Amino acid sequence: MATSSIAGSSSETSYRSGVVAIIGPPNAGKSTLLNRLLGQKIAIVTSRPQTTRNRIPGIVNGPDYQMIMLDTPGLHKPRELMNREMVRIAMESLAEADVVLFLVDAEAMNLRQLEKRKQEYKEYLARIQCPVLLALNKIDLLEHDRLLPIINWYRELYSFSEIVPISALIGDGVNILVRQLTCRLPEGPQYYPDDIPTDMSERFIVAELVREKIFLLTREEVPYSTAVLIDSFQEGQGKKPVIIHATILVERGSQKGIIIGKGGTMLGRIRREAGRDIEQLLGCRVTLKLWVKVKKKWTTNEQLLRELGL
Ligand SMILES: Nc1nc2c(ncn2[C@@H]2O[C@H](COP(=O)(O)OP(=O)(O)OP(=O)(O)O)[C@@H](O)[C@H]2O)c(=O)[nH]1
Ligand SMILES: [Mg+2]
Repeated sequence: MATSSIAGSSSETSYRSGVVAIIGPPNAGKSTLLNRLLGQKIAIVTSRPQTTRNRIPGIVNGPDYQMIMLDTPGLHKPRELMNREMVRIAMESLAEADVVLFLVDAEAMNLRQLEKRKQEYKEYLARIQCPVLLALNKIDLLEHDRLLPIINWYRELYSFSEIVPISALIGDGVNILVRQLTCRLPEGPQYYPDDIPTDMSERFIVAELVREKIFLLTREEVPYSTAVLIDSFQEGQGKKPVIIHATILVERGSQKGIIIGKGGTMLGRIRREAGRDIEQLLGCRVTLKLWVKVKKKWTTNEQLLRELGL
């Protein structure tokens, strides 16, 4: 009797693990959700679309699960080579996924605007082979009576396994979402130790944190014409700071002027604000040295895009 009840409970609480790919339109809150689930910032977040350019895995652990969550670039109609590569990266993450989380901003569009995106969304969703959950994000911004019509619209769009309203920013609904995702993962082993939030390198995240400050502090096309390359990363001995040299690439001389700013004020701000985040990430003092270089049309340079992981 006792044995059978133990056996019964052990099968209910079996360990589940696998890959959850988060895909969805730009600016929906995919990276915000990943950071919230990790309890730390590994993916950069800005209020502008097309912030994320790479596939960024975050390893989310619970007592009986390990989710390898893939943050991906926002799905959009790409024009340039770099943007095409971004959408390709997002769509390729689907092949790895056990479960897909389609994450949208529930507040951004009314039903008429949603109708215009219907075909585009259908095409993305038609390419998915595994269960798809829908997260309706930013419900903290949504008036209560708007939620139900939106849920109904998405129900018509696709047969989602589950629809979960959430606020990735505040945390509402996030625990429910995690339960709904993890119960659909296959039984499997713990692939990574508990204390590894991502397998992206520190160099990558450092470059991203510099790029985030450029997104936050500059305007119009400047952030989209910018990439950050880490030239060197020198571990500090004892109490000495880690010394990081990085180059900010821009496409035009005028953009270089904007990034440097009057008397170097803008570059100084980028360095200070990124430096603070990098110290938090690495847990030690950091000396960050930044250079700005013009590289014409780098966004269409295949070799450089590969260097940037695109
Ligand atoms: N109010 C509110 N804002 C949110 C929420 N989730 C994300 N945001 C904001 O939405 C903006 C975009 O968030 P990101 O996490 O960068 O969105 P993303 O989907 O990763 O965007 P891309 O990388 O460009 O595809 C940021 O300003 C976030 O602070 C939410 O639940 N509520
Ligand atoms: Mg993002």
